[in-house]
Amino acid sequence: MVNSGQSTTNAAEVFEQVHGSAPEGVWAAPGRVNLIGEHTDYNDGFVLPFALEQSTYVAASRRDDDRLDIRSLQADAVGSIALSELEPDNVEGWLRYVAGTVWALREAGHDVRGLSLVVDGHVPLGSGLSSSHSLECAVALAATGVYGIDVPRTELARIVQRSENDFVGAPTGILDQTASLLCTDGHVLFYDCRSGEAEQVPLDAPALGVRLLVINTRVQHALDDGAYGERRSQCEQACREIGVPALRDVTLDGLDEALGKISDEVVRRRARHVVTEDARVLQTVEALRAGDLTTAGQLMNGSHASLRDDYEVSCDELDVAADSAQRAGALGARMTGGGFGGSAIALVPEDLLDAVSAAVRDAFAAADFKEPEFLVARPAAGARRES
Ligand code: GAF
Repeated sequence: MVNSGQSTTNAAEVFEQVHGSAPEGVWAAPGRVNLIGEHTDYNDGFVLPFALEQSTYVAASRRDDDRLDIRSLQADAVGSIALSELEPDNVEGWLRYVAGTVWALREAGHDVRGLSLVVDGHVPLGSGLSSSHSLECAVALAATGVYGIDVPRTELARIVQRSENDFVGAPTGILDQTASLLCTDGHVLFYDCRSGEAEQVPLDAPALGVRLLVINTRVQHALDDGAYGERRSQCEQACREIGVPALRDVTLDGLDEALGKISDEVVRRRARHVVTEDARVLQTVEALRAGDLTTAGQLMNGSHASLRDDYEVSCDELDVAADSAQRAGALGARMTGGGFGGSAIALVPEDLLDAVSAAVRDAFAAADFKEPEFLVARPAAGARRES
């Protein structure tokens, strides 16, 4: 079943039932798919994500007791935390994302106080589509919105990153929050993670006769388990040996010379992925501007191979998803997000959508994997006040 993923929320109604009055507002922040540009964000490089229609919604009002009252339509647990007790090791499970965001806002000097929050998450959990960042971004908008604090979106992204790194404990980069906060309807976001420069590149897939097919492998992976952090350390080692501030500073022309300075073969391959991936992002932007989806698709295939062979962050399910989609006629297919599970994204001619989905499903069945889930995505609006 290919799901187009429309969403509405009844977070406001539930809020009113629980708290006896309507919330001051409802805020929404979407999940994301990265079209290309993986593991480049923490190397000061380029990314090209778009926002999903699926969002996390947060209905919110201020409270005068300096506590957070956190509820979710998807979970039974109710969190009640005093602001004075907000500390990285004090909160567990999904509540960390909410508490961490409020903590990071306060650490950044913003006077966010008590809040009643009702969360309604529509981004599939653990699917590599950034459900946790969409929750954090929705909470960040709700908390600042309720208290009338105006924070530029790029700064909000840094605050959410701090929550993720220092409160939740996942050493992630800036891609996911930036996508959720800065993407706009009908566009992919060409983002320079060093300068913060952003360009909205139009991508109207139906008008171009293609569909963006998200394939959720249903293999879950956490980004705080060491493998992600190990990749970051390897990139830092590569920079030290090459003598550059970030892998962003190595050009394709200078790649061989730079790789020659790296002592370890694995670290060399990690660096090669990052440098070639940055180049693929720039080439993809050129291809999209020219309406050349064949080239964009080939670049996606190259990205997947590089993530599989050089960066080693793919897994069997992602490889089968990308490979079977490519063989069935997708213009391009690759893993998206951190890897080791989660989702793949395929650029599929519209008349082949059913054939590609069927080929992926059959390949998963033949390999004895869980049945994958499909979502036809379209670049949607970024985080916003909903009501
Ligand atoms: C995860 C991280 F959260 C991002 O910062 C990014 O590094 C991505 O993996 C890989 O491109 O989603």
